Amino acid sequence: MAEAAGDKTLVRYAVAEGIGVITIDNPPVNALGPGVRDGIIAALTQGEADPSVKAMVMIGAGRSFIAGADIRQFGKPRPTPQQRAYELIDAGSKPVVAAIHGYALGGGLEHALACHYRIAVANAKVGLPEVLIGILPGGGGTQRLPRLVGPKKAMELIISGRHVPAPEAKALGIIDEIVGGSDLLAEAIAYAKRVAGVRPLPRVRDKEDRLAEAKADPGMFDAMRTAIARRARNQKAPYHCIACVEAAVKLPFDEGIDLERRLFAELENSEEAKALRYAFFAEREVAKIPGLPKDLAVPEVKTAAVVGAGTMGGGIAMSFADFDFPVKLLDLTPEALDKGMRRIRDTYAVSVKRGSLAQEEMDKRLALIEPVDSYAAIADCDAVIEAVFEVLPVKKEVFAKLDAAMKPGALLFSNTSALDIDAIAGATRRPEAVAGTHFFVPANVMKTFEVVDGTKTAPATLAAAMKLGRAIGKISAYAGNCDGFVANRTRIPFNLEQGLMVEEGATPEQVDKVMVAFGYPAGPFAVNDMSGLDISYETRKRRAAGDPNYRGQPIPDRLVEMGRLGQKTGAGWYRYEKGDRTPISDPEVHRVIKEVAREKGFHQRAFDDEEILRRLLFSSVNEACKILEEGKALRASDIDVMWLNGFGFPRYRGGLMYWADQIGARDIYNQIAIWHQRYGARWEPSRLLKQLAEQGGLLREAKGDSAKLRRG
Ligand code: T1G
Repeated sequence: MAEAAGDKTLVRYAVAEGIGVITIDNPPVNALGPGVRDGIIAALTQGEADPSVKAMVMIGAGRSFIAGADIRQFGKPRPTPQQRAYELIDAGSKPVVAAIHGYALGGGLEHALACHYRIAVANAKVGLPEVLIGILPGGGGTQRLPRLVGPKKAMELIISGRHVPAPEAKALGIIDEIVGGSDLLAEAIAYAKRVAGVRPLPRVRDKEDRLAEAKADPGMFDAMRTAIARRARNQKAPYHCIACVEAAVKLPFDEGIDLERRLFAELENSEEAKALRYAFFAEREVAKIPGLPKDLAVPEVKTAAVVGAGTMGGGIAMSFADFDFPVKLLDLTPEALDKGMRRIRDTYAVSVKRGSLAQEEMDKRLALIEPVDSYAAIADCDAVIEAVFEVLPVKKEVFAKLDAAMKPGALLFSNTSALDIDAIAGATRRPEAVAGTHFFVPANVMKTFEVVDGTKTAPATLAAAMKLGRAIGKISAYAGNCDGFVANRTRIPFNLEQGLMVEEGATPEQVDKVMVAFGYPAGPFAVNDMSGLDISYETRKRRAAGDPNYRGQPIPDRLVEMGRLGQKTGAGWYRYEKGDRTPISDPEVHRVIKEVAREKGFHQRAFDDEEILRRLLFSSVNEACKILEEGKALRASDIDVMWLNGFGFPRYRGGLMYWADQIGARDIYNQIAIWHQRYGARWEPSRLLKQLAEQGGLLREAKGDSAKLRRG
């Protein structure tokens, strides 16, 4: 459908009580796709030219105002607009009121900032999140927002990209009035009539008073550059955002706009922006499980319970409370319950102390977590998540008790991170109601939520688990039932190579330096010290007990046996000063590495950084391909979403498989084939990888083998 200028279906214009009403109607989020911008311009032109019209209102149809430019259009050729709505409004003689509900983000908020007035319902959210997709606000946002909220706050909002709740936006001066909201359009027309005669028109571009703030603190821009240096390394967009806000203070408005346009154009097709756009859509795609009946009746989960008040159980209960979800926390002894609730209280108290949580909000969340000490007390819940010791017999015993206690139709989920879901479900008479819901550590923070599909899991149970994850702010991702499911399974070869390279001569410091330079917040050895070396030590012991051929890790075993458990004992791969979490290189560790290498006859050699990076990540790429071959994952992009939100993979690199495509399946396959020769079976190349290498296919577009997939 060729969109004529001003596509009437996407943007409607009508006059009501002398007010021109411009309604944007481009579901699902009124993105400024093809035809929408022209439609707004046509409507503004019509309103300006109509003498009976005293003022105009801009409003969104459906669930939102405007969620910004159509991200799908980026990177595609498009005509340079002859006119922009912002210029038309600035040149106009009649006031325009933006009436905001749902989201006003990116170009959406920029349209509103160009309007003379902004009103919003209380639960609306506004923001300029462009930096999250590797660009900057390219529709005047970097020049108008500082004029409303001051340059410092503008930088904070633009560089964080956060969505600002309407009450806060009102306090900041972005929103002029919060309205009741039962009939936003009627409220907007009334407001427009009230301001129709007010002159001069309050154009944001004319406001200079808040810019003076920078005169009192001229160093604020460099201070922000320093403040973001660590988390914005290897990226351009955050720095271009600062440059634009600085221009708003130092240049006349129109010159600031020109700079904004130039820097926007520079970023639009950057590798960073392409990778972040990929991540944006991958995080939307991951929610979709192909093959589930469209009319599937998905059970509603309104009440939930968690079994096990340990670290994971407590974190899971907090995830529910953090999203206003009442939850019962079950443990069988008052001591265990008290300890669990104390840990939850302490965790919230740290956030209150840091100022990231208000005391009353902490109290509200604690009140949503009800500690209980019997299965009978949770029997009526719609869903229960088991989070007890990661030992199969214990889990089976709990599921047998849940099966006996829970009401018919209740959903039984397990937070196991690796155990066989079918074996757990087999302990009940309702395996169709059982699935895995694997939280990552810490459960109340990490967004990845693996939903594990058992052989007998019903489609409705699976869909309900996916939906429940989203309801508590997680990114739900499908995983087939296999050892380590998807995310952890892709991580196991990485952890093995990490340990083996130290046996072969690489140092923990060198490996960590490589991964931090690559963009990780911390290196894998420093992360091991954070989570505790004893956890993986116990896992290795369990695996060795079950498999005589299991390839142990004698060096970290030695460290643990020396009592070096990581940060919690002040020493692990690094040593730590009392009360300080900064890893300090420790010659004692190097002595242990040399000692074990001598004892075990490990040949040690020098490593270059490139080899370290590739051995770690290629091992996971290869495993990810094997998982797709087996139909244990739906899409390669799902695995990327898991790595971005579960393992801290640098977002501006798109994800593991997206990054791998920058090198190419053929080069990766060739390298792995060499390592297969040199190191043996653990590097056996995946058939899918070989196929993609031969056909020049993209790893990020690989799908789970439909013949093997349970769904789709
Ligand atoms: N463009 C294209 N599609 C979009 C979109 C957008 N801006 N926003 C959402 N969608 C699609 C999404 O892919 C999904 O599709 C459906 O809408 C529902 O989204 C000039 C240049 C608004 C908070 O960065 O943050 O403006 O999967 O599942 O959880 O300066 O969507 O159903 O097919 O996410 O309720 C700036 C991006 C753009 C906002 C709603 N704007 N969107 O979240 O629904 S750059 C953004 C969001 C810009 C200007 C610049 C969220 C949301 P499908 P959803 P949700």
